[in-house]
Amino acid sequence: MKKALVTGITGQDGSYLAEFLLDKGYEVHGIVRRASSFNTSRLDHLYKDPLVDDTKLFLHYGDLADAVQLVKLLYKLQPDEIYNLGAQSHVRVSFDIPEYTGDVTGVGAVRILEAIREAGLVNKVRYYQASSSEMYGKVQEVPQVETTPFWPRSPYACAKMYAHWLTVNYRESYGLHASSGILFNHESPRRGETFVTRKITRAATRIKLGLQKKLILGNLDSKRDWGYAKEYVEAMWLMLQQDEPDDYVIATNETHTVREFLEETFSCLDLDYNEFVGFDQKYERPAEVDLLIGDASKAENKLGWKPKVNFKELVSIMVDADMKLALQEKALSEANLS
Ligand code: NAP
Ligand code: G4F
Repeated sequence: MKKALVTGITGQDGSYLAEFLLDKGYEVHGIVRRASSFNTSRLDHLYKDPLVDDTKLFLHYGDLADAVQLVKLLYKLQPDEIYNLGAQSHVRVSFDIPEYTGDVTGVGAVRILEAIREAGLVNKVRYYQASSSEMYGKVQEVPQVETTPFWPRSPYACAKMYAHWLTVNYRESYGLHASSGILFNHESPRRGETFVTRKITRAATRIKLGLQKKLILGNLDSKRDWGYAKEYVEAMWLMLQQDEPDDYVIATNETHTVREFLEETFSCLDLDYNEFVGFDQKYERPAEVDLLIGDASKAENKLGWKPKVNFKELVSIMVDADMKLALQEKALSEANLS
């Protein structure tokens, strides 16, 4: 049985990846941060007491800022594959906390890479780094491919570039099987509620049921290449199954403005977004990434991976899931009133 260690397992991608690996028969270990409230809601359907059933998911306290704990975990677990998905992943927030973002999102990767060396796993383990299309920033080529030069536009993107190049460097310096997935935006019902797509689908469904009046957003003109997170995690796994490590763009090769995402969401609910959407400058970034569109031909040719869910289907999946949540919320508030 293969053993995988996942950082960021409590996040959107981590939870889908854990499901995917468990389905493949892996023993899955995840690193979770200690928090004052529960932060495993995306995993609760998977996580059961290992003493009373045969679940192969194990959670360990740790932090990407804590090198000693990472080394200890790697010694103890001796994983076959490590997926580094942990990050302060919010671009807007990275302008408020640039140093912290650099420490966790950037230096966090080198802490794991050094832990791999320290635990003597260089010739045993395969490493996946969650790189980002944000690294293309002020894009130098359309569409963006693996060879497109980077031009990061946020502390987050700078931190991701550091982690990305360290991954390349450990591959070249030590022969580590280390691959980077340069993933374009991917969304789902498990997307954090402060990212724009989920903020929109959550608000629109609540507005439809009379639970919310307004949705306040920032820049509606930026364009993103939005895919479905559940199918992007398979690409991560495929990268680690190759004989040679490499870097791959994972994208849909289609781009849409935030405004188009709004229109599509509200029209699914027979609403006109113009009646409900307001603007607040606080949601704008000091430097914006105007256009992202990726060409994932290399992934298709070498990994046999290509996206299946299109833009409209993605919106529909998210609206349906958030409508269920809004209905539950409404039923609860009506029960409390009666
Ligand atoms: P997410 O939902 O924000 O999840 C981030 C994960 O990182 C959470 O599990 C979080 O734990 C964990 N984390 C945060 N700080 C940490 C720390 N100091 N130590 C250990 N873990 C920490 O992000 P996602 O959308 O799943 O994305 C997964 C990865 O892919 C991230 O690295 C992200 O930057 C990158 N990425 C995402 C996209 C996208 O469109 N989703 C595109 C390209 C790249 P808590 O639950 O405790 O907060
Ligand atoms: O949903 P977003 O915050 O995602 P962003 O900045 O593209 O970053 C996401 O994708 C990256 C991959 O390219 C990941 F690496 C990163 O971790 C993250 O998952 O914003 C998308 C667009 C931006 O142009 C933003 O300015 O939506 C615009 N926007 C407009 N109003 C807003 C809002 N974004 C947010 N979060 N909140 C708003 O109210």
